[in-house]
Amino acid sequence: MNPIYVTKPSLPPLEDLIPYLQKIWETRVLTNSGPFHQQLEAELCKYLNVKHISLFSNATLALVTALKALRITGDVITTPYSFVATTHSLTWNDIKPVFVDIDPRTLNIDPNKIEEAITPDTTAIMAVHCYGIPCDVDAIERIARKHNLRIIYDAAHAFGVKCHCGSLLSHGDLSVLSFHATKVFNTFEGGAIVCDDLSMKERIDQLKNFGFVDEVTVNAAGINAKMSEFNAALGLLQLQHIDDELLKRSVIAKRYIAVLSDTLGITCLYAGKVNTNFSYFPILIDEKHKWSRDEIYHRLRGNGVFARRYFYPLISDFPMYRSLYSSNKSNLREAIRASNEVLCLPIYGSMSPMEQEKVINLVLDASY
Ligand code: T4K
Repeated sequence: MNPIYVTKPSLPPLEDLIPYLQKIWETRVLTNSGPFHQQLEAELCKYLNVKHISLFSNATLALVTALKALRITGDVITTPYSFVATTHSLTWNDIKPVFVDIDPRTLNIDPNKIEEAITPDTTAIMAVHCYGIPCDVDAIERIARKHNLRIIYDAAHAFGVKCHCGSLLSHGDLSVLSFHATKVFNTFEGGAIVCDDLSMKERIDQLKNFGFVDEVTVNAAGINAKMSEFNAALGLLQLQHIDDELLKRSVIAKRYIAVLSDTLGITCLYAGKVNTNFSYFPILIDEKHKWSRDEIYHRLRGNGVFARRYFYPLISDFPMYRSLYSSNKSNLREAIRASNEVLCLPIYGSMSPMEQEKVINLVLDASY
């Protein structure tokens, strides 16, 4: 059997791409907010039920730009339990990350621990909707309002996730999406910033295009983070299939939950939660299970199943963050536990029942 990776990117039928390529070849508009770029922004606003979207070449540059757009400086409260790009975006803006522990039920930043980390230098909260599971947005908003802080959501995993008031992406000052190959909605590489306000969208559009306002005016030290017409065309095609991809993932997730969630020592993070996009399938394997997380991880690899330990190591354990006061292990007990127990099992729309049964059998009996 072929290797089973943690994800297999969804792709539109190749022949559907040809008319888009023909158009690009005819018009020679390759980038700089061309017609496909504009169309994708409009269609995503509609699909995601948000006011404004600015497309980016990837989510990391979108995070860096989001912080610039809000003029964030000083210290920002964030989670150590994420992909390293979350914290790197702060560092690229000369902002000091302040790590706060996570809620063991969601693995998102724990709002109950945010206030004790706030100092006069704190300017914002950067939270992550990890695996597409929503943060406690109401609690975070209450704290931010009380202390006059900005909120940036790293929503790299949260494409299309809804919440009590519509789109999860409408919360906070800005939300950032990733359209990387490994995400539920991909444009090969890509990302976006979601915002509520037209003047903010204009500022972001300028920042991602070197700071140009018009042909002769540059009003900020911007960067080049634009999405090309090729990536935008892919996005338009992917959008036609996204509902199908999400549905297939939910079926696969339900099967995992049905067979794994009653196993001693295994917790399925998604069990009982409906408002996620099943962008990953994280399980926690604790000491009650007969095999450790790493034993299962290695047995899976040995049998051609490439599950991933997202997120191990913790960001706070990487050399450039280790010496921060907030990286102290006693401050991050739940994040350390999750990082040592988590395993993301393969999930993707085109996963066959046979592939899934192989993964399940290996997890249930790692001596396989
Ligand atoms: N914030 C958060 C919370 C994030 O998770 C991420 C990215 C970001 C921000 C930044 O977003 P971007 O700047 O990337 O838009 C991957 C992705 O590179 C990264 O985008 C993602 N998070 C992270 C969680 O995972 P790796 O190093 O684990 O990827 P890789 O290359 O090992 O791929 C995983 C598996 O996927 C492979 O074993 C096979 C399969 N695969 C991968 C690629 C790239 C394919 O089948 N085809 C492909 O083209 O980081």
